[in-house]
Amino acid sequence: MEQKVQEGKAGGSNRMIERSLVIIKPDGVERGLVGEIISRFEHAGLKIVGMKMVWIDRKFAQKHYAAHKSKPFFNELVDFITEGPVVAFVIEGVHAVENVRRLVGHTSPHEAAPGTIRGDFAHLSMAYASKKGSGGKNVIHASGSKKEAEAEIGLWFKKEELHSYSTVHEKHVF
Ligand code: FUP
Repeated sequence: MEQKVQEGKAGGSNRMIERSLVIIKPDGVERGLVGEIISRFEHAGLKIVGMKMVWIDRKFAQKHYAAHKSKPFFNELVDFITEGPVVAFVIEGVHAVENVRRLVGHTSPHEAAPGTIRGDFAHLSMAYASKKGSGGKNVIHASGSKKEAEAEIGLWFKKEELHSYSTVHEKHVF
């Protein structure tokens, strides 16, 4: 018997509602893609529970990318994410972490499938970015796991900046 059934509908299914952090990077903001990108999540029935535009400094960027500290592209990554304002938001929905990543697509736009955000709005490869000595301009960031989502949401948002409200999707999509 599935865990969900044993626990009863409400108890089991509520655990599958997750939150994920999404950042539209400076390239996405400067290219005027904010509305289009947000629409993709809204159309999939995912709920935005917090949102802000911020121009982060290097110290904050280093915290956000702490897991990549030892990577050869770390400084370029920090240069890129601090070169202009970003739009950060928290998305809530069923298996939100995995579903958001699916909409976002592969890290390298060159390998991202058409229909995904990175596949539709960019095309460079990470090899090209590295030869050029710049961070891979891939339009958007999304948390890679539930653990990462929790840490990233805690870094970017205060509790009072996140909201609980109902959408019509809870009747038709969730
Ligand atoms: P993702 O989770 O898809 O954002 O990808 P990673 O966590 O693996 O990488 C973090 C960021 O590093 C990506 F947004 C792209 C960037 N990157 C480079 O700039 N150069 C590289 O060679 C690899 C990754």
